[in-house]
Amino acid sequence: MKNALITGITGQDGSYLAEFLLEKKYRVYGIMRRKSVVDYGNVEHIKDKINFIYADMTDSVSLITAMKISQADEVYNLAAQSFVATSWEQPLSTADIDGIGVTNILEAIRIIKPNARFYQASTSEMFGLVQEIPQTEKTPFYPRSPYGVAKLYGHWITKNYRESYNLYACSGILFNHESERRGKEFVTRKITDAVARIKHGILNHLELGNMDSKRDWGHSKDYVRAMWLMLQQDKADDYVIATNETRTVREFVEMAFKHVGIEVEWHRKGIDEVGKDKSTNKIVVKINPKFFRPAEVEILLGNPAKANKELGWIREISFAELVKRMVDNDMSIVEKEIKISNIK
Ligand code: NAP
Ligand code: G4F
Repeated sequence: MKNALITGITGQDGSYLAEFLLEKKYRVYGIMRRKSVVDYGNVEHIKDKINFIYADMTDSVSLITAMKISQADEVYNLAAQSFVATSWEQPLSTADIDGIGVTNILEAIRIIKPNARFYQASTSEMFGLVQEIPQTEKTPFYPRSPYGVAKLYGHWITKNYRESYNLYACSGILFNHESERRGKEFVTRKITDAVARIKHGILNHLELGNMDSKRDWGHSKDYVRAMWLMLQQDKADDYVIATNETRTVREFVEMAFKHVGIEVEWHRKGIDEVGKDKSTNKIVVKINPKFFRPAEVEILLGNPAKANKELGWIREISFAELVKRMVDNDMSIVEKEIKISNIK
C-alpha cells in the first residue's frame, strides 16, 4: 500500500484526486487549514477515509511534520490561493502560499523523505501574454498576474530541486479545468449557478467582465488522472495538460443557457452590451466593469501532444459534456434549495 500526501485536499482537484487514489488503494493523507468552523470542503463525503493533518503552506515546520506523519511515497502539491482576481488584492499572501510554499514543501521532502515523488500544480496562467499559439512545454512564459508570477516561481523551484538534488519532481502545466465542485467565483461555475437561478426565476440576470477572453476548458476528473500518471514514469518531467480547444467566455454563456432552453441574443457593444433571452426579450446577461482585471490573459490554448504520447493521457470529458454536467448539477442544487425554502 502506497502513501500519498495531498495539499489542497479540500479544493476541487484535491477531492477528485483523493477519490482516484483511494480507488487505487493508496493510504491518503491530506493537509487541512485550521478554520473557526471545521469544514471539509469538497471531501466531506469521504472524510472518514482520509487521514487529515493540520498544516499550512506558509508554515514550513507544519509541512515537515506532515511529511514525518505521512511518510508519503507521493506528494501532490495542489494547495494555492488559486483565484487570479484575488491575487491583485492579496499579492503578498499569494506569493507566500503559491511561490515560497512550494519551497517549503520541497524542503520538507528533502529533509524527511528525499525519495518521495513530487507533483507541482503549475498552470497555463504562466503563459499569460502568450508568446505562441498553441502553448506547449517549450513556449516562453509571460505571466500577467501576481498569481501567475508566484506560480512561475513554484514551477522553476520544482525544476531546480529536480536538477540540484535529483528529486523526482514534476510540474503539470494544467490549463483551466472545471467541474461540479468548482468554486463559485470562477467564471464557469458563476455562469452555471446563475443560469440555474435565472431559469427558476430567483435571479434576474448574470453580471460578467470580459466575455471575449478565451480558455481551454477541461474537466478536473480527467486532469487529476494526468497528475498521477506523471508520478508513475521512469523519469520526472513537465507536461502540458489541455484539450487543444479554446472557447470564449461568451460561448460558455451561450451553451449553458441553451442547455436549459434559453437562447441568448447579444445587443449593443462594450460595457453596454447585454444578452437577452430571445423568446422573452428579457435581459439575462449584463457587463459589470468591476469584473475586468488590471491585466488580462486573452487566449489560452494548450497542445497536450507530449502527455498524449508519453503518459498515454487523453481527456475523456468533452466541452459540451462539461457544461451539461455543471448546469445539471446547479439545477438540482437550486431545486433542492427552493424545496427547502417552501417547506420553511
Ligand atoms: P481550489 O479549489 O481553490 O483549492 C485550493 C486548495 O488549496 C484548497 O484546499 C485550499 O484550502 C488550499 N489552500 C489555500 N491556501 C492554503 C494554505 N495557505 N495552506 C494550505 N492549504 C491552502 O483550487 P483547484 O482548482 O483545486 O486547483 C488546485 C491547484 O491547481 C491549485 O494550486 C491551482 O492553483 C492549480 N491549478 C488549477 C487550475 C484549474 O483550472 N482548476 C489550472 C491550473 C493550475 P481551503 O479549503 O482551506 O481554502
Ligand atoms: O474562471 P476564471 O476566474 O479563471 P482564470 O483566471 O482563467 O484562472 C483559472 O485557470 C488558471 C489556469 O489557466 C488557474 F491557474 C487558476 O487557478 C484558475 O483556476 O476566469 C476565466 C476568464 C478570465 O479571462 C476572466 O477575465 O473569465 C473572465 N471573466 C469574465 N467575467 C470572469 C468574469 N472571470 C470571473 N472569475 N468572473 C467574472 O465575472
